[in-house]
Amino acid sequence: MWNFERRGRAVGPVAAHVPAPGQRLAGSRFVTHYGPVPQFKPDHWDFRVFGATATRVNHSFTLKEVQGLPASRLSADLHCVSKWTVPENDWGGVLASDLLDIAPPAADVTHVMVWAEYGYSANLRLDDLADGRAILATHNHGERLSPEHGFPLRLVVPHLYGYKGPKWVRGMEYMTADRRGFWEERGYHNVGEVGREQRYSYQEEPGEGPVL
Ligand SMILES: Nc1nc2c(c(=O)[nH]1)N[C@H]1C(S)=C(S)[C@@H](COP(=O)(O)O)O[C@H]1N2
Ligand SMILES: [Mo]
Repeated sequence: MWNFERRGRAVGPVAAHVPAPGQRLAGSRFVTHYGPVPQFKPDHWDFRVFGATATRVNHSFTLKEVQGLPASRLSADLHCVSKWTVPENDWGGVLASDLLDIAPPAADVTHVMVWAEYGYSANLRLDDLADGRAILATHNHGERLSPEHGFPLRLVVPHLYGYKGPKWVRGMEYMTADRRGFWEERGYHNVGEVGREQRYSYQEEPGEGPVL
């Protein structure tokens, strides 16, 4: 359950924690990821938007430029597919939909691969990044993200399991066909909707993911 504030204006109701199917509550210290926490290198850091962009030209943002984009907030539970839920996060950052407006995809784009440090990736339907459903977060509960939670930038998509939200995110690739990301290639559901308990790839219906 979640609400959001777009560019400083409340757009949704203030949500309380609502249990999701098959999940149990974890403490706020819950941290999970594959591999080590990457070191932030300010001189080399950029955020790239590439692939099938509307102009066929790639976009690149420095951290300062990302921080200068319209700020929004999104409150939401974080659901890990391993059945732990961290309730009521308060994410601050740039709505994915605002970034899609600033660096638009071509008309035939259907999916987006979100890339992070060390080659971690997650594929999403373009619609999953639509208005108010996803945020590129720089803050949680008003504080800068900590290194283990994804500093300086992470994606949060509350209606999808946590593996769909890369920490230490570095780019978005616009795609005209679907392709599996890191966990989607390793047995996790290609769509990953929390409300439908889409946890594992063996649950996929025809059309929900590229052939394995
Ligand atoms: N780069 C990267 N991002 C990642 C992961 C990862 O392994 N690497 N794990 C994901 C998973 S499975 C979850 S549940 C959340 C956990 O976020 P947290 O550690 O901030 O609680 O991060 C997601 N983002
Ligand atoms: Mo997870």
